[in-house]
Amino acid sequence: MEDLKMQYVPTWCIGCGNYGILNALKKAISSLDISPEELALVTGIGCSSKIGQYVNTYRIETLHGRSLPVATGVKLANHRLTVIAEGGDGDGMGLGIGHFIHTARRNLDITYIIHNNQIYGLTKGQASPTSDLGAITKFTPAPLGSVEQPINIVQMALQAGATWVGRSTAADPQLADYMVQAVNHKGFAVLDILQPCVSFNHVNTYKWYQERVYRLETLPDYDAADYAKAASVAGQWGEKIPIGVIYRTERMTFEESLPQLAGRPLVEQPIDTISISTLMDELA
Ligand SMILES: Cc1ncc(C[n+]2csc(CCOP(=O)(O)OP(=O)(O)O)c2C)c(N)n1
Repeated sequence: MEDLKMQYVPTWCIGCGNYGILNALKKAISSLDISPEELALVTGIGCSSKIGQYVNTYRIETLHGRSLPVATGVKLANHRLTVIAEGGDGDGMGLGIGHFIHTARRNLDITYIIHNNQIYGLTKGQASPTSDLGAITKFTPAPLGSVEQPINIVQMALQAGATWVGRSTAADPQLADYMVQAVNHKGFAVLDILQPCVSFNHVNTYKWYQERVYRLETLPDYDAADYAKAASVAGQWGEKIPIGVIYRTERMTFEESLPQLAGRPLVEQPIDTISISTLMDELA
């Protein structure tokens, strides 16, 4: 945990759910059997995406909505790295939604952690694609509030082909454990973290989540390997919100299906045998 500490003090608001997620992330990384230089943390842009600034590992803060294509590039260049992509619900479900779907269907071995505060925090409180119907924000004023159907991240992940799907909350004592399970899963793992935004979302608070979430592991007959069961709980939102490991399956990863990556990672392959001018002529 100490090795992962940066010299910067987070600039998040006091009480922000991101503190819980940062602590859990550091706990999770320190319990993995890897050294900091074997990890790449790729974020988008947003309050949540600043998390990389507070973890002493290799990291890239990319553009808004672009964590997944950059994480894909990192993974393909060196598939031995553990790659974690991270960002907000706006980042991932707004501008980044196309990348999310394609990364899921390709099943890259990447863990995607979404800080879902159901609002745009950094830009000071506009509705996000996960804001509930009727949510009153600067962008969706009273009396109507948001009139757009929200995206349910776990449903979207299941349908797009993610091979590990989970949900937790920023205050969940098991959050680090879910992160470890997501990282250890071989394939695209999506962890939706319900994260209170104390400044701009006064509805979906710690208390609001606490009163609604229930852990799937407490259901006697729940089986995360059963897609039909996962699909049936994934739609739950409102009075009851499931958390825990929602779905888990095995499928060939994108990296495994590429013969070019069968030997050493691309970064370790010799490039002196490649003639750039021949390549350029071919492409001309
Ligand atoms: C291309 C582009 N469009 C818009 C923005 C402005 N912008 C920065 S962060 C952000 C949304 C932040 O919300 P979210 O991703 O949910 O993260 P949060 O701040 O809530 O953690 C937006 C719209 C941008 N930086 N780049």
